[in-house]
Amino acid sequence: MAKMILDCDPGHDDAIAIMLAAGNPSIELLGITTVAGNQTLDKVTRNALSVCTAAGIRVPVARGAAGPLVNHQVVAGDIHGDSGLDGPYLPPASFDLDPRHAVDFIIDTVMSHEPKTVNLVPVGPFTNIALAIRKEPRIVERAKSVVVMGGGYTRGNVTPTGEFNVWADPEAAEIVFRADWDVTMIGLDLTHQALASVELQDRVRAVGGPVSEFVLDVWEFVGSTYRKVFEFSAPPIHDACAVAALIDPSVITVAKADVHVELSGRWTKGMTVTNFQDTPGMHHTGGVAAELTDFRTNVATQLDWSKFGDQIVDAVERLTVKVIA
Ligand code: PIR
Ligand code: CA
Repeated sequence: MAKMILDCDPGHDDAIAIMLAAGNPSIELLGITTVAGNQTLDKVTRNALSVCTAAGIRVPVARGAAGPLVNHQVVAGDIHGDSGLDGPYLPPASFDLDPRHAVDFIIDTVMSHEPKTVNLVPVGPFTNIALAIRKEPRIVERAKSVVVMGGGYTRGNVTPTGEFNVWADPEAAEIVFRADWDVTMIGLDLTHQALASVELQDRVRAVGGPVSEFVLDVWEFVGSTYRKVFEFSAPPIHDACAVAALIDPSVITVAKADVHVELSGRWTKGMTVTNFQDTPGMHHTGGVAAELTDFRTNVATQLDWSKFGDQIVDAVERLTVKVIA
């Protein structure tokens, strides 16, 4: 069992990430922490509780940072709607928030479990994780791994080079990428391979019941905004990819790289500048520049779509059995 804390800003794909983490038997979901991102902190926190309530998930949920370290907060209402999770019916919360701030929840949880057992999965702006490092630097050595959804080495989605989670709080992202721990970057290059295709939707529809209906309503709404804004045929399930990679590392192919976040570029602020280490076909400047040669980050390049799809369907099935019982 892989112990995990999911740090998120639900969010349509965050909702699927929550369900995958709670519905997969090899994950022990220790808690969910929230961060302002796709919408304001109040909205995404409410959404996290609603998703848990709708899917019969009962884990601690802790509220975190209300905005980025330096930037002004910018939300993604064009994609996720005014609530941050428009589309599905959002039931009122059936349980209370954890009384702790997310930063304290993360620190307490990482420090109270055995060394190298707790995995962090940030899938919103990395503000909470950066603050946790600053408040208790020992979490860096103590955590087992960090699997982030964020960044990209060939594209952005807010600017040509800026992916939302990194772009929204680039200073926090740089803190997380520079810390001396095992980081995997699941960026847009990977998550744009993880589309909620008609085929996947049909498989989820075949499960039937309230969880399946919730997931289909999530994809219907975000599918329509992705068609409008990006002309995508189906919406990417970004955040679930990070959970999927923790469940089964063979779901993704990774390459070692040095990743730095651009903090001052006029057009490139929030870019994840990625220098690959000797990977055929990938950008590599080793030996020329002494900088950008700390190849410590695992950067995801290829998704095994069929394994990923199977994980999603399996989690919907398991949650359905529990919620109906
Ligand atoms: C997705 C997101 C934000 C903006 C857009 N345009 C699309 C959210 C997702 O929840 C995911 O975590 C990440 N940020 C993808 O950029
Ligand atoms: Ca997210």
